[in-house]
Amino acid sequence: VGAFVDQGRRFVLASPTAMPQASTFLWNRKMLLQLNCRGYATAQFMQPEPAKYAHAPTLEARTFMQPEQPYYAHHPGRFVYVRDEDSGSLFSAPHAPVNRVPDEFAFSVGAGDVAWTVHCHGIELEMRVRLAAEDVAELWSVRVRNVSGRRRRISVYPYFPVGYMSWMNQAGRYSPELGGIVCSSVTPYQKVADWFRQRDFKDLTVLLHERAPDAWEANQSAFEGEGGLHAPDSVVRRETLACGDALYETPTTALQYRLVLEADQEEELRFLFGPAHDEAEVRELRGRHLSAEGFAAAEAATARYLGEGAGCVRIESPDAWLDHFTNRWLPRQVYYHGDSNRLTTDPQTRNFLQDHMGMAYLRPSTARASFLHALSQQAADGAMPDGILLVDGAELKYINQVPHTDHCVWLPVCLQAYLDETGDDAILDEVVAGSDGHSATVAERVDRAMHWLLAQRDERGLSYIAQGDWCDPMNMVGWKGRGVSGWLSLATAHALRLWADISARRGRPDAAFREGADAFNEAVNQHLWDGDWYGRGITDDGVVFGVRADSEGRIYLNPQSWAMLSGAADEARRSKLLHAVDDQLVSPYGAAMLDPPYTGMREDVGRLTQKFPGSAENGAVYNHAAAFYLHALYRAGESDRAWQVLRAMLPGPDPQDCLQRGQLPVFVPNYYRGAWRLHPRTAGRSSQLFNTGTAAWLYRCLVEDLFGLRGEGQALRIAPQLPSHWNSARASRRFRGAQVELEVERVAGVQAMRVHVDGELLADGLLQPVESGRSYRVRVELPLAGYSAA
Ligand code: CEZ
Repeated sequence: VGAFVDQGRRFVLASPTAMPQASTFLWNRKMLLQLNCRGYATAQFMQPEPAKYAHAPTLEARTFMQPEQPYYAHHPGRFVYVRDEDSGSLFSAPHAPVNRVPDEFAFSVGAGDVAWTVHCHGIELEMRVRLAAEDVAELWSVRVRNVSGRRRRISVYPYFPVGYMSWMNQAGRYSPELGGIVCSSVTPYQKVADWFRQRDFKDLTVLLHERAPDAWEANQSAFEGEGGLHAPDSVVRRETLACGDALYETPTTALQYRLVLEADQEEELRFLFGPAHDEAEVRELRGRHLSAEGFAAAEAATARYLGEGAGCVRIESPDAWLDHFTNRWLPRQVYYHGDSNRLTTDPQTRNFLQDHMGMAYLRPSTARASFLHALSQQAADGAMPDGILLVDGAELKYINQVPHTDHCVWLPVCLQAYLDETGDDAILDEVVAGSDGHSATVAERVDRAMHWLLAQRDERGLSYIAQGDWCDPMNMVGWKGRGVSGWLSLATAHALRLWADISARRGRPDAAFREGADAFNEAVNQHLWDGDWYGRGITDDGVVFGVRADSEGRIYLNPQSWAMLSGAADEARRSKLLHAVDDQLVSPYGAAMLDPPYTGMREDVGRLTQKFPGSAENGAVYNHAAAFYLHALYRAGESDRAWQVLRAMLPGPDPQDCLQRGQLPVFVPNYYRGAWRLHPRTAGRSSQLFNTGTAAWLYRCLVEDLFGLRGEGQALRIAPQLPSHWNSARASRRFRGAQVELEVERVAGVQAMRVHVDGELLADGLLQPVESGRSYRVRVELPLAGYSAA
């Protein structure tokens, strides 16, 4: 169905119907464009809140990005109709709206551009889009080639719908001066104050052309007529578009080019699609971008931008898809999160911190600045807010208006990764002026956050959950103020231990944190160990859940993972819980977040239980949670179990697996459907949602654990954990200005891991000091698989 080409730089899908939802995304710091293989598109830009310039045909709700978004005939998209003027035959590219079966099809996904090549009726059409590097503008090229071997007369119609722009004012017209169709609107509002916020909005949507068209249509219903999008009247029944306008009617942008192509002749057309504030801005956009040189400049600038977010490791393993994904695509996704902050003005605090944990491996200065920024919004009592405000006037929205209790946990967890990667302990002494007017160092602020967590305990010593912890929709376990979270208690213990270690290294007091961690672990062992695994929490009414007595939601993944990390689980418990996870949660598509999924509302757990069984938090393979498990497995040395969980996050190369998931190996989605016993037909299906904390964690696990190159104090710890079926692997790793060339091999007769650096045996596996500018040749020998030292 699909394959990597050009050494993994692109992935090409060869069918528009095999994986109909398969998608990718492009972004710059101001905008995001999500594209699926059939031509449907969702674009957003920041002004400063996310806004659209191509809308659905009806009034849309404002929301955050959703998983498994449905596509439908009138969904926004970017399409080109092609009609043969002699035979009348019609097709459209990429595939929708005509959905004619093509003779050949390629959806070719690159890091900075996306292209489709479609062969139909002896015409080859290539559509390609890249974004302006700094502006909100899509730059489209359309190349048409006559491959039929005879002279052809065809009409080519770019059709980029703009949908229902506004109930106050919307219109569309062709402008010969501006060179394109200009759709105008007024973003609806009712409050006076909004006028002053909105008067600078980009309320125009334009489709600008380089070459003047033969005709156009700016009126959606005139374009469609009675034929609908499948066979629009204005395309099928008329020789030329009617050159109409839209006057408080749904506007659209459609152009017509009548081309006569000799055999093998081709033509290339260029367009710019995007929003603008006024005509002056439209002229500027055209001047800057709408030419072969403008497009080339945008591509070069985008390549430079993407280059700044290149990852810190290049791997060579027996698994080519994993290599391409690790070397190019996963760091790209991590970079997207960390550099655009998911295009929100108030990222959830835990997301913001974890996204910048990922940036530590790409561009540590950004991670550093972000940690300081987050801490500047800490409350006086040590609590972290639910979201971090990024621009003046931003507000906490959506889920950030619901009190969650876990945000402080992420400070030590993410800082530890940053410190390991950079050795930048000096950040701990950085003074952060708070929005509350107080100044304190980073270390003092994290102390306060830890004391806040220590204080938020009930009489059993477990953490209150309020209306949610890491799990957003677990909103009714503790809304009355008594319910507690087993996961949060364990995560707090882990965070306290990490912080105690960092504090000790810096000669700061650590005893309170260590004692606190032990107390949390003990309390969880006393109240939540269920014999074979840990329960998830205790409700307001004192009911333990996530335990064997439950017929739904019997076992949750998160408490098991974090009990391994926090040290709550001793060896006996660890072995039991691992088996429980193997038996109940692990599926061919990864480790599910809970099982069995809930099939109806449980009022003492909350709206999580109302989600469709096997979707999202209700028992999907929720990759963010699976990534915590992965991290815990590696830290426990469970390398084969870890491999299974890790590889299941990535589709293919088995075609059947690709088809079932519908996911391209160019980003890790936030979930794959679970419920594989209850709903096997849909199990494995991707959410297609690329916003996920998984990216940062997965990258961390690949670098630090699978390839075993992790910072520790001033040293680099070398301890690869290859799955037992790999006999060798290589990695090239940038670390604190040095270059580490790693080669790992299984060698007969070797009894325990042996590390050589530049030919010298390194007894403890710790390389130190690591000198910036130097290159190190590291050879690791591992015992043959199946070998046991005992
Ligand atoms: O969003 C994520 C959050 O961004 O859900 C995770 C949470 O840890 C992340 O911070 C687990 O709950 O409100 C909901 O029900 C949604 O499920 C969102 O919380 C969820 C969606 O995946 C975002 O599309």
